[in-house]
Amino acid sequence: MYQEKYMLRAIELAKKGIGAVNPNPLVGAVIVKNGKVIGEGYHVRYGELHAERHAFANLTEDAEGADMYVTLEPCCHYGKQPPCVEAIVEHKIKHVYVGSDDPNEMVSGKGYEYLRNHGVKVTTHVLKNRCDEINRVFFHYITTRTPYVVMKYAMTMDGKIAAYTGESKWITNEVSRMKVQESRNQYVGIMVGIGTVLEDDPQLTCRIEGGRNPIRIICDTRLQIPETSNIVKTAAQVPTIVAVGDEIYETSSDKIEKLEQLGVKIIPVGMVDGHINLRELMGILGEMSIDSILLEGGGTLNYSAVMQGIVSEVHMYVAPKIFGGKDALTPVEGQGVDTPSLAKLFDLETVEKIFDDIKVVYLSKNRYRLPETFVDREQFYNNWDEDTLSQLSVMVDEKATAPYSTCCYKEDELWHIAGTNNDDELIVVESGDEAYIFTKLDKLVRLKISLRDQRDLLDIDELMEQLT
Ligand code: AOF
Ligand code: ZN
Repeated sequence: MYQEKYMLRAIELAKKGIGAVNPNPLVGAVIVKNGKVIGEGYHVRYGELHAERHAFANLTEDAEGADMYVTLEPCCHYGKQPPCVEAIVEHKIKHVYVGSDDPNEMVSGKGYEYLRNHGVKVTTHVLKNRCDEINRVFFHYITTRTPYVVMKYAMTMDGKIAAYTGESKWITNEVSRMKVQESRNQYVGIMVGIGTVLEDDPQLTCRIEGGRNPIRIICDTRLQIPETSNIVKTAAQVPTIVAVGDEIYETSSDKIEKLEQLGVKIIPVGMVDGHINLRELMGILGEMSIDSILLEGGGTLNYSAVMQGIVSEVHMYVAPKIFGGKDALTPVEGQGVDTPSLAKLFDLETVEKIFDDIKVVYLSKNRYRLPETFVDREQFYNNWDEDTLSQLSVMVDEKATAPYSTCCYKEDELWHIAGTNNDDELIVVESGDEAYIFTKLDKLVRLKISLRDQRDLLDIDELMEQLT
């Protein structure tokens, strides 16, 4: 029987690689024998040991017969590192518990297959949502080969990112601003428009101790960047890319040469509507192994980015202030849509209170999504025991605050874990128009209800009453 605490620990370990493993995934692994952790590891740095091998390297005793908890499907290919599945078999691990599937086509499904063919028991999708969450960048990048773009802005309650005079220091509190610094360490690139450079003359560096500077990407259609700007002055130390419209590129060889001597990399890009074609730029940056970008653009660049569909995630910080001013800048400008029905849509992900500020994370409705995965019906029937029940309980989306949360859902063929109550004593599993309720409380293990009833029975207490 597995215990979610070990997978939670593996997730915690994986996160230690934030900012250092790109464009590889964050991965953590925990090896457990007789209820004791005998090895822990994570992917520390790009090109170095994978989490599983790192955990083996840290073993305190022989791993024969042990369980391994790993946040991502173990790899089975030779890349910068040899296949982890081989190490798992060599160390005679008995049972591997995995969180996320690996969409990398060299690995996808084959990692599981190798392990099972070599007699290792594999349980997939343990705390899957939690494990998937930490690798949004990797899943997007490995599949689309373009950077995962996070648009960040900080605004007042009335939606201004500066006073009408242009002054913007400061809108949010220090802790919020520290979070932005953490993001600069986390994502590989930082992108702004030339307007921001001309207006604020920023550095765009990461000011966290021990942090890594993001690669600075300036969208500068007409090559207006001053050689005296802070960006250019520091280009020899901090990687800097200036994307220019291809027409201007052809006619500006002197300036380009000078900028290149100062350490700036100039990339010519096609244009759309008088601006840089951001989709094309994302393709180019993807080829340069830039898997993620923090977009701190002004309103014009943000508008283009949203309209061209390159934004996967938005970080909105709101400070408890009102600036007013019809000419004060807003986070997304441009012309805007003609009618509300043409709005770009997002899913609300999280809301966080940062003292008196709030940080809201939204995910674009058009973002890349992992293919949906389901509980295998056959496996479900075959493992109809205590073990399964506890599996079910941890598979449920733990962020549920309401009695029911929705995980992957598909009609007929496959089982879907529909929800749990907050204490995890009760689980609803559904398939097609049937649903089962399981309780861990006592002998009454399941009760079949119709899906319609289950939909109507949103009151958990009512359900409990029926069960007992
Ligand atoms: C990692 N760290 O802990 C695991 C990975 O070139 P390589 O050998 O480093 O292989 C990278 C691929 O290996 C990566 O895209 C992913 O599919 C798989 N698993 N990668 O960097 C890890 N477990
Ligand atoms: Zn590996």
